[in-house]
Amino acid sequence: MALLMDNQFGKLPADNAVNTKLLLESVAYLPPFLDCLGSKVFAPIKSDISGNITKIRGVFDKDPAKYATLQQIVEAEKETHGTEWPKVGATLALMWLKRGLCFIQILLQSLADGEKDENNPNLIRVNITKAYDQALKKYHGWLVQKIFKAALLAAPYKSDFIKALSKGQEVTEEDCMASVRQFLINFTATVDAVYEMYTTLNAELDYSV
Ligand code: CIS
Repeated sequence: MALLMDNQFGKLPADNAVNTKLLLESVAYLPPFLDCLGSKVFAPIKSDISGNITKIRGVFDKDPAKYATLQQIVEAEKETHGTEWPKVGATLALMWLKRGLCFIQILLQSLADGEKDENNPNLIRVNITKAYDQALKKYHGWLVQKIFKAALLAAPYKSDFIKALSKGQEVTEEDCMASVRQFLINFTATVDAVYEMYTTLNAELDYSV
């Protein structure tokens, strides 16, 4: 599973601090990957995720030592922005990016767990719907939920999704899922750590768009 194995997330340190530079390097592969899924329906998602990444990188690049961890960024913005915070800056960008990453985590975990529509085993709509319901739906009003339904119809077949993850090489589903499970170890820990940080710093918001 070339793409996932090439972009493995690092093991977290004992204090679960997420390194900003490493996270930015790993998520940089996500927007171009969405092009491989072969539908223009994914363009707004790509644009949204790219915007989040650009915003976080913009803050990091100003002072890489000061913003070495994601927590340092969020804490510094809390100091700077007063009552506007947390709906501002990289704090807001990371709040949404983590939801997209959580969506991907649940989707990949569901595939790795073998959850499927027994009548249509080459579709991944049940896996995508599970991920959407748990990670994103409550933050979306009816219009964005409609966009999700359109994206669901354009979702790739499982075989094509596996091929995109393997950069066009033919691999068996079994080999693919072994790599997905490996990738999920550090990826899940990282997503969990970012969620935990938002809870601890009281930075989470529940408005919908
Ligand atoms: C495979 C099929 C997938 C179908 C997925 C369908 C998902 C849901 C579709 C909803 C459409 C979303 C369009 C955008 C909605 C935005 O309005 C919303 C709110 O945006 C935020 C901004 O981000 O609004 C804020 C203001 O209120 C700010 O403007 C903020 O921007 S800021 O602060 O930066 O200025 N955004 C969202 O709801 C987020 C939607 C995220 C959707 C993520 C879906 C990801 C799909 C990925 C599928 C492929 C799985 C790939 C698996 C592995 C790839 C591995 C790649 C290797 C690298 C590893 C990296 C993980």
